Amino acid sequence: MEKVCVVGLGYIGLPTASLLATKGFRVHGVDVNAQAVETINRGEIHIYEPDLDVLVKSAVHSGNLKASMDPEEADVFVLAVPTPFKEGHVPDLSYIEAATRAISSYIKAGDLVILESTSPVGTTEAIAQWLRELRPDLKVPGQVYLAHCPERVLPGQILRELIDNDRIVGGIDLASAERACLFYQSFVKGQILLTSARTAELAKLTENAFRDVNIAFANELSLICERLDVNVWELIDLANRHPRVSILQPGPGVGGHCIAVDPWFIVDSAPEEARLIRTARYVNDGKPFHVLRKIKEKAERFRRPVIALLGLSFKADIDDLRESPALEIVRHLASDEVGELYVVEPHIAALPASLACYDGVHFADMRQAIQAADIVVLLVNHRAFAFVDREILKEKIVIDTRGIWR
Ligand code: SAJ
Repeated sequence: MEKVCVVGLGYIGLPTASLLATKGFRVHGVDVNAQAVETINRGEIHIYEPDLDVLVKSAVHSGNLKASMDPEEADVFVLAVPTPFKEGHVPDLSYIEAATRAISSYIKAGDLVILESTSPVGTTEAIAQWLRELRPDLKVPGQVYLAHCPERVLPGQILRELIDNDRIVGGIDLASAERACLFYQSFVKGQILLTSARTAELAKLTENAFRDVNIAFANELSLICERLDVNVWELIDLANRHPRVSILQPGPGVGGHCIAVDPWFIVDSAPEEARLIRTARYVNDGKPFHVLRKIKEKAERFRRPVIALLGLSFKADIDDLRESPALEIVRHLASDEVGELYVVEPHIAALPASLACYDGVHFADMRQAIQAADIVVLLVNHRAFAFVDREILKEKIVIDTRGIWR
């Protein structure tokens, strides 16, 4: 069986590395976070994803998965590092460049390098160029295969989607696409779709921009409905009964490290053309501030209101706080000292540092928070929040940003 070196052991790299290990590959995982490396080598996890704990445990105990801070020689290198943006929504490729540098001295002729990180168009070509500079002894492409195979799994369902989803495999040349296709066929049940690296890069960005634009439509509708005194949830349910209408759900904004980020990569590379995609970003980024204004308006009725804030993660039933609109809303309420804040997040053990630094912010359980509250704000549609006693809510001012208590 081939040896695979997976660089970046986060939400994509760790599930991928563990899955490969349980399929019989020898996997060497690499991360710059020493604590994550130690945790994984104990067979434990440093991030939450349903069933990932069981998979990592069995991968490590089988002896097929080992983590380290340094790469090793392998047949396949998978880069699964972050691609955030910098000032001005400009893509930050520094993690990809660092990962390329890190693996460059371990690559030999015949190896396959796969970029899984979501990346602006041209990134795979940039990797080829960096490799040519770092390893003038190797022909890229020619002696080293290089492909972009964007990850497309949904947080919360990663383990199932890693196997079931179709995969786009974009080669820097045809031989690279075919080589990468063979690799994915060994553990993916979905179809493997071959294309160029540039098309694969834009396909991934397009998927997330499509979702962002559609959520922006729902969020804009929620503002229109507030102005016109119409219940947006009922409106969407009714409109969706049309056979060709399928509107998504409004919320407090769009979070996560993907949908709130990736559309900017398109805007950055085609700023004059990407007008709708840019506007959708502004609509979705504006939504947390709209919710914030609503909470403050209600809070003005009290001298120092107790506000229960249900949910911090960026979406339902996960622990991921990255780019979370809920977290952003709570942070503003805390820094503006709007009241006594009771924060409920069943998926984490304590308040994140960005909130713990404020007086008047308490980590609470749901019952305690709702009982104490003058205002109850539902920010995340976690399953646990669906079962709130509606009688208690009747005595409170309720702002339900997700429509679960509609
Ligand atoms: N959201 C809404 N209303 C909706 C749907 C979502 O407000 O109707 C919000 C969520 O609450 C969340 C944000 O949008 O804050 C994003 O959530 P999501 O579930 O739409 O997507 P992600 O970010 O968890 O995962 C996306 C997925 N992309 C698509 O569905 C096109 C996933 O398949 C990608 O692999 C992932 O981005 C990624 O890594 O790029």
